[in-house]
Amino acid sequence: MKTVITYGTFDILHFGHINLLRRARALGDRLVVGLSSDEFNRGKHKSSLLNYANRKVVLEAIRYVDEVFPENNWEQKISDIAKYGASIFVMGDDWKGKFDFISEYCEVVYLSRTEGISTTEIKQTLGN
Ligand code: C2G
Repeated sequence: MKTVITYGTFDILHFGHINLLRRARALGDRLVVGLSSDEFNRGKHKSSLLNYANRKVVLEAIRYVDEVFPENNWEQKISDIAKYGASIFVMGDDWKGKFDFISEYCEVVYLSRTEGISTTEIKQTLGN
């Protein structure tokens, strides 16, 4: 059983997120997702429109996602990898290089980001 792990805010879900989750899941037999808590998002200077409970329900409904757990801080990834027995850590390549330290614990894969869509752009469009 090869477990893949990834993290994110996943606010206002769009095909960029789905592209990431689908490809991450395809690398193993199950995908677990660390979903940024509302508190952690404030620390990332990202306010999500949808709160954690709402974003969690949406993420859990995706066929590529097997389990969702809270991401509360930057430091929990290594213990999460042990807790979930993850052998592949995946992030979009806007994070390329930022998580290379994790390669001591499991394989690190950066997948190409889907261009032309972002929650920020959607929020700006909504705001106009
Ligand atoms: N993503 C993508 N293409 C997009 C938008 C997002 O591939 N057009 C990917 C990102 O690269 C990330 C994932 O989808 O791997 C989730 O994106 P966000 O919800 O924006 O998450 P982020 O703010 O990058 O938080 O500890 C890591 C952080 O929690 C990641």
